[in-house]
Amino acid sequence: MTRKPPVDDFTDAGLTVGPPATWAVGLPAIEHAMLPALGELDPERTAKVAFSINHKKGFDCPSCAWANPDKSKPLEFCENGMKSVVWESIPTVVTRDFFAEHSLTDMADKSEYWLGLQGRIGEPMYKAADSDHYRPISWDDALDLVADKLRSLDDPNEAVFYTSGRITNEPAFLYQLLVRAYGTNNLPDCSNMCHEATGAGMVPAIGVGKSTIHFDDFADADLVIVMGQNPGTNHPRMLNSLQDTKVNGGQMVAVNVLPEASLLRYKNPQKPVGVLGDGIAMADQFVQIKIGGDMHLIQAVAKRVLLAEQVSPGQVLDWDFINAHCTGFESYRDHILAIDDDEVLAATGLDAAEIEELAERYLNSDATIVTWALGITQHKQAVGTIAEIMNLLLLKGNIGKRGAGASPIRGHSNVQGDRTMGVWEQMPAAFLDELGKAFAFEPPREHGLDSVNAMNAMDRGDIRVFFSMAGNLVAAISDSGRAEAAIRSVDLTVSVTTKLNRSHVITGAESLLLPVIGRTEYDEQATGRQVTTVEDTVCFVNQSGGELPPVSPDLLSDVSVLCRLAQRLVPYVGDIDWAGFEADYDRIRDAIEKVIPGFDDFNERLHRDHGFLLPHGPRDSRTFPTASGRAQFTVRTAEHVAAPAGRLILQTMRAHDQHNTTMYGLGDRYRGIAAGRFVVFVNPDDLTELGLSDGQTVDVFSEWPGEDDRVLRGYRVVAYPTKKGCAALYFPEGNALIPRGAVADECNTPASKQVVVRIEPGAVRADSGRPITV
Ligand SMILES: Nc1nc2c(c(=O)[nH]1)N[C@H]1C(S)=C(S)[C@@H](COP(=O)(O)OP(=O)(O)OC[C@H]3O[C@@H](n4cnc5c(=O)[nH]c(N)nc54)[C@H](O)[C@@H]3O)O[C@H]1N2
Ligand SMILES: Nc1nc2c(c(=O)[nH]1)N[C@H]1C(S)=C(S)[C@@H](COP(=O)(O)OP(=O)(O)OC[C@H]3O[C@@H](n4cnc5c(=O)[nH]c(N)nc54)[C@H](O)[C@@H]3O)O[C@H]1N2
Ligand SMILES: [Mo]
Repeated sequence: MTRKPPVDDFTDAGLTVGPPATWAVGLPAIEHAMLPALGELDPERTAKVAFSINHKKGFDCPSCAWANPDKSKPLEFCENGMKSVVWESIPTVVTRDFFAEHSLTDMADKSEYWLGLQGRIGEPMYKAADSDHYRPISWDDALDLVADKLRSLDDPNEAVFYTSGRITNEPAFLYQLLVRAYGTNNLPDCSNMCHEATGAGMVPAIGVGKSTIHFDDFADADLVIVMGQNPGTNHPRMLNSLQDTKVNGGQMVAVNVLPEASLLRYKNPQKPVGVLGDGIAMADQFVQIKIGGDMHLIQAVAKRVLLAEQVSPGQVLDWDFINAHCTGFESYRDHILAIDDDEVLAATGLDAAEIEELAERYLNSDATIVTWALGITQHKQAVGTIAEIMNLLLLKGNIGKRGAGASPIRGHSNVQGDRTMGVWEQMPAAFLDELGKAFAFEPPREHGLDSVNAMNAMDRGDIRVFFSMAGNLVAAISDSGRAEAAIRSVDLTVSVTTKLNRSHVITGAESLLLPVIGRTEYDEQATGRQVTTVEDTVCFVNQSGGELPPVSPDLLSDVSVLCRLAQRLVPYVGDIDWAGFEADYDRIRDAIEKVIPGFDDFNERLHRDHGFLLPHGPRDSRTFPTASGRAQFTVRTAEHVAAPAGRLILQTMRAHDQHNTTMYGLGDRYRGIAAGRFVVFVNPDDLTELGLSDGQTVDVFSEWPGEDDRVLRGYRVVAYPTKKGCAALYFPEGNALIPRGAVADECNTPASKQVVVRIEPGAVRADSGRPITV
């Protein structure tokens, strides 16, 4: 029944381009969700997965961090969630013969699509320094090897411990504990490349870096402003919440560079009218902005709000809220009233009437939610933009109010939880104090390396071991060429993983693959079957436990790997019962309860209710854990980053058939792309000005002061209704073009959606699944 792994890699030879869609989901999404499941899994596995995903007693969908309604529908998943669990749970295992046949050099020429489809890794694998092949190794030997190597380092800071939001709370807590017991804070994570700016922008304003809304606030909002987000692909179930807003008479405004189909019209597949009818119009206003213009836009809207207050004093702003809860209003007001309107128009590419219209909607709304994702966070001024979103919300008291709030929409299903558990290279002293107290050891205090700085340290030759708990850093991080050279400089790379990816073939001298069970699979330990937990984008902690048997008997859980490594590496550090943690995950939760606020009666509440909401001062009681105890208006200066003549600003984004570096397929249905990935979207007017024609083969060069151009060759240029002056192509291939130095101010996130490029006619097209980068 199960498809055989592909022998040949994909090529773009069959690529087709059609018109972009004008609506999202509906019947095709049901078909796209269920066909892979039915084609790849037997009926029993399909049913087990379909009826337990996102259910209180089932497992949390690993695709995104969107929240679950209080009462789940019998089928509580979207097309892309189903694609992700099918990808994980296809019971095909990569064989020893495969690794004997394919050298690492050979696999380095393959795409992520080809690597992932080979199947699940079924047993630990080891590549020796003098070999170009992986061969099987026992768990004991593998873990001894890691512990011996780590113990041999002169300084624990010569090791880097990456993780991605794929892992759940319990392993995340143990991971940071292990790493700190070993003696370093080098804990970079995928958040460094994702929503880092969200915390950096929100915490100074309200003291908390997480969403201030409840899941059902969407239904009560007068206005939802969706900024820099493509929910139809990346958070499809969010469309149900936006539908609630609209059905209840609220409005939705989309601020985006691209006219994403789901922002225009939605057909709910779980409602008859969604399947058969025209669906529901989504954006009441579509604000098509230039890449990087959002900070100027928010300031301009705020200026109009402040001018309206001058015309009708006391009538416009929420003075009760500002007087009782805020500080810094006067200097903020004076600064915003002085911004230059012409610069706003140049930076946003909007006309004054569009800004006026958005301001009017905000003025007329008593309850506004602003949501955002990577279209806001992966830019030079990401932190400033988020600070301005907070300022705008404070003006009308939109924090801690029904139907209102700031709502960053997280990516990975547990990326928020991992941070709550202490996976961060710069955890505050209060957390380290509690951790040290609970386990009787002294955690290191010096801040560790984030993702970009970890690569810089590798370049300098300062890193000997790179350990990765889930994820695919070498593909996810900027500047692919330099990233690969950096990783190759270390002595040992270790990947705790489910499936093959590029980080397993671009390695240090020695390399280990440690295969683990996935979310869909059950986890048996000495005291019986275990569950773990995840935190969603609105701070709800959910239980997650799989129901499928693991695809191979030689897999461990993430928790087991960590506990067994810890017993070898740090057996005498502090008072930590690693064996007890492995046997009974309730004990891990007891430890979490001791160290992290908000987890009182963790086990009791989990076993009784299967989940609970974490406390949040600003949301729950308008208490603000800032230095002043008040919400803080901040003064920020927006800078217009213009492209030089003949250049465009490039964003790198997700196609519909991928999850970050994982490829389920090769299409991007809503944008009209099928059977290929090497396309660059350009506005038709820009094509004319650049002397290019739709469909032509081109090379894309990125430009960075003082450095050689980086290039992706052999792309097909697609005339597309993106904002004029802006181009787009897919991540992770696009990382070849993002210079290491292009990062967001203040938070070091790669500016992977704001890079200056030049597009020139090209000649050669890639004839494999890897793009041409020289
Ligand atoms: N199926 C699926 N689901 C996923 C993922 C996946 O890969 N596949 N990834 C998960 C992860 S880790 C994350 S972080 C999220 C990502 O979710 P998204 O943030 O939706 O991800 P992107 O595909 O990068 O889309 C970015 C959007 O921002 C817009 N944009 C780009 N630059 C700007 C700008 O300057 N201003 C404005 N206003 N808009 C801009 C783009 O046009 C695009 O619509 O999704 C999560 N969910
Ligand atoms: N140019 C550009 N770069 C970007 C982005 C962009 O928009 N543009 N987006 C950034 C963002 S938002 C993010 S979050 C990062 C993503 O960076 P990562 O999180 O590092 O990448 P993923 O592709 O999500 O990682 C997928 C891998 O996780 C492993 N995995 C999957 N499930 C499990 C599991 O259950 N357990 C374990 N142990 N392993 C598992 C598998 O090996 C799989 O190949 O990329 C960032 N990079
Ligand atoms: Mo992300």
